[in-house]
Amino acid sequence: MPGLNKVVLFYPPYDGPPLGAPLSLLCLASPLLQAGFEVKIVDNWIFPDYEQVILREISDALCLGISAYTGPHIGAAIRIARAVKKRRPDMPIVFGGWHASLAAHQTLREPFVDAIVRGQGELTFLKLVERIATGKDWHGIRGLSFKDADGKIIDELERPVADINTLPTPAYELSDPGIYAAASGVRQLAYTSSVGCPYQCNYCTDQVFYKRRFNAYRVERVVNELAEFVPRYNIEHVPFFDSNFLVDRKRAVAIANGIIASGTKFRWDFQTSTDFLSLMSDEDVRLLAESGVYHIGFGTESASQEVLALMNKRFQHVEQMVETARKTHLAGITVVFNIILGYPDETEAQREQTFRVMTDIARQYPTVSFSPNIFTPYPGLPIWPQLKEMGVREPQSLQEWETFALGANALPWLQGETLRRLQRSLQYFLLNNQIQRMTRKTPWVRRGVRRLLGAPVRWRIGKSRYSFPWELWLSRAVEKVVTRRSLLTGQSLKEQPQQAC
Ligand code: B12
Ligand code: SF4
Repeated sequence: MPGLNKVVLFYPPYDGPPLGAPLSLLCLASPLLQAGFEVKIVDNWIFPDYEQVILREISDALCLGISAYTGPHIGAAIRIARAVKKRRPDMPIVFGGWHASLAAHQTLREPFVDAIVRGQGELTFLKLVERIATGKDWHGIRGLSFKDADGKIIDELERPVADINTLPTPAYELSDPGIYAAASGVRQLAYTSSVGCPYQCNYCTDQVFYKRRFNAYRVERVVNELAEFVPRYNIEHVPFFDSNFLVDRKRAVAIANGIIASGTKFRWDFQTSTDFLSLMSDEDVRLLAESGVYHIGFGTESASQEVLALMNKRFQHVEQMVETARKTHLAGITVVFNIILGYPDETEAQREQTFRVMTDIARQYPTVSFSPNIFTPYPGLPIWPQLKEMGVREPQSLQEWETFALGANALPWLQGETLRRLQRSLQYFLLNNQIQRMTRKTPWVRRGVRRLLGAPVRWRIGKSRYSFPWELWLSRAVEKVVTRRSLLTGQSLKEQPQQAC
């Protein structure tokens, strides 16, 4: 499209409070700006009327890029892409991000999608935009899938995962943390200091996206960028989006030391696995806290070693969870342990064991809380062949993935009485975790009820007896149990329908 120079990027709305401007789009924007393109980021937190804004902005745009995760993102992505295709049928619409990368052909089959950027987007998208701007054809761009003039799907070769040190700094100048703070109550700057994780848990697609290649910014880059951006944008909180931040523990400690030495003050958090944290010394974990780490999210998933083996998570052991809880508690860092329930071949006894062990850990260390989820099979998971054999139906279109992923239990082995028992025991587990976390601020009525319920609730979890749940009924009169938390920040999230008992 010779003569045009503008690229419009859309980040669909998602469930939950914002964590700063969408980092994916800031990363894509940076090389485009360097190459002289104009970039317009459209995000619902900035433009609640995003549909009108996009329809206006595309009138003189080269192309529209849309980012999408599996789940609620997809609905708005489809709606916008359809409306834009109607208004500007000549203008390419490019999808990217995790869902499009993991279900590329299915997404590309939609009439309103012209191309998919698979995996990391910075270089592939820049090359594509340059071709669109000069009217050249799209063959030969690594990492791209597209429809040719006859509608045939072409998959170009994979683009190797780039060393992120060679990529430019995300275009933070395009975002205004103040706008996001109006919704979240805090000025935030989303940051990624590394990508990839060396493990291969078979419910996780990180291995598909980043090929198990952990690659990280050098310590100086992280420290210098944070020392520059935190005061410039008056940032209070930096969520790190790394897949597994502590893969290189020496680097993590050096980053914490660098932040302290720079005198930059902010709170930060990250996700990692307990095997790495448990290997750190008490002093190093304290150092993380001193540099501003206040929360860490862990994908613990189960306390049954057999279930961990089913998940291909043999690297993780229950003792490491306990050690992680001890060290972070000592340092004053809160943690959320994610739990996956209903994993293929998990037995009820193993699930109960998870509840018991996790209950014990949280009793010793009140800084631990939990985010339990019923296993959700996302696209591209390595265990899809097994799931299909077990009767899980894979969604057949982009639209179907919107509702499939979140909130709906799609597991044929977790229905009827089994599901009801799971939900009941889960409610007891969460209630127990909540009643143990009494502070001086807890209102006296609630405090009294919690004292009354403590012993019977613990007895039920110990014995796995959940009939006639009077404690649940009574507790509902005085408090709302938190059923879902952000792994990243520990914040409580809206309840999912599947978890309502
Ligand atoms: C931050 C984060 C979130 C945040 C997102 C909010 C925000 N402000 O960004 C929150 C907390 C909301 C979130 C929620 C969820 N998340 Co999340 N999240 C992440 C995390 C940790 C980082 C994502 C990120 O921003 N990375 C940094 C940027 C730079 O990378 P990126 O997004 O991948 O973007 C690059 C490419 O994908 C591509 N790209 C992206 N968009 C586009 C668009 C175009 C046009 C192009 C060309 C390229 C392109 O180029 C970018 C630069 O290279 C990832 C794990 C990870 N390590 O990436 C999981 C991850 C994305 N989340 C995941 C999941 C499952 C969820 C939840 C469903 C969890 C749940 N059960 O509730 C929810 C769904 C959200 C919802 N309810 O709608 C999965 C996604 C799987 C999938 N199939 O979509 C991931 C991969 C975790 C995992 N390993 O399983 N998440
Ligand atoms: S440790 Fe975490 S990021 Fe790494 S493969 Fe397992 S679930 Fe994915």
